[in-house]
Amino acid sequence: MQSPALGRARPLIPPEGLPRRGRCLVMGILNVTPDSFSDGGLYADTRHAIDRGLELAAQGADIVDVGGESTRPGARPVCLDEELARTVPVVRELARAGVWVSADTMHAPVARAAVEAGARLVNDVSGGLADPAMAGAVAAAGVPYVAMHWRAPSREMDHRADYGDVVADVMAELGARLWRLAEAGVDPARIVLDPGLGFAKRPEHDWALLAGLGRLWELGFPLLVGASRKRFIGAALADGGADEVPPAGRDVATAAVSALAAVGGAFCVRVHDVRASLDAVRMAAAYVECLDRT
Ligand code: PMM
Repeated sequence: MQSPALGRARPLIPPEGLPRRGRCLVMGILNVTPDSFSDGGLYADTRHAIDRGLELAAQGADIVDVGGESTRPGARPVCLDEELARTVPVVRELARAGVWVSADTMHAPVARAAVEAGARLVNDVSGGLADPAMAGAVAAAGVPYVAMHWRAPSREMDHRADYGDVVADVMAELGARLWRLAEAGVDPARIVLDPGLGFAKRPEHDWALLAGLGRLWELGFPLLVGASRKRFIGAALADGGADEVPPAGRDVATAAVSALAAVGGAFCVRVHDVRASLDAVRMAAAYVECLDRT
């Protein structure tokens, strides 16, 4: 399949070691946390989390992303033992059941333990900035790695949303991360980049990045987009009014954004509501295939 973003055809090549579906993949979100912004507390105990992970897979999630630390603005970090205790048993059970599991962590020890427990992908919202040992850990594990654009920990990130041309700035900063990952021996064929919607970004930055996926493609890596239920969606639904639609009411709009991201060439979307986004990326695939023929 090819993407028509900016009117240029781009092959949708998934990184080595991930499922190939001939369409944008859908990653289901499983936050094993008491305080994530939209689903905090819902799956905070191991049994509920495993059941939810199995449910996401049954709904068609290509990958289930298990995280044990909230990254919402202002969130407080958790200690390593707590993050390990929240996530590793869930990763192990889901992997045992045949689910493709991703470990959403900024910490090398958690990434290592998750891979040992069966995770096939490490998803690091800090792109290696939070833990200097992460790049080496991922290189040694030999699994695909999502490096997201990040500027600061959650408690500070809202003060770091200053950009000139946000797409150019994000590309330059991701480019610097790529150097570091290469130095540490991470296989470029296993790297996925993510513009980090909502992380040190205001809504106008999120929209510019979404519309600028075609430019981000120029870095030459598959792109993951995490828009699900984020503030820029709530703000757009409020139509300029003061009342943002709360996170739970943003799933239909999220699916629309998933379709836009898939048409823009995203390799994967990370979402809470898997069914809606799976339909959306299927529609995008049919649309793009037709564009390719016309
Ligand atoms: N967003 C969140 C957490 N992990 N991972 C990637 N790769 N990209 C994202 O945009 C991203 C992420 C925060 O959202 P959540 O609290 O709903 O999980």
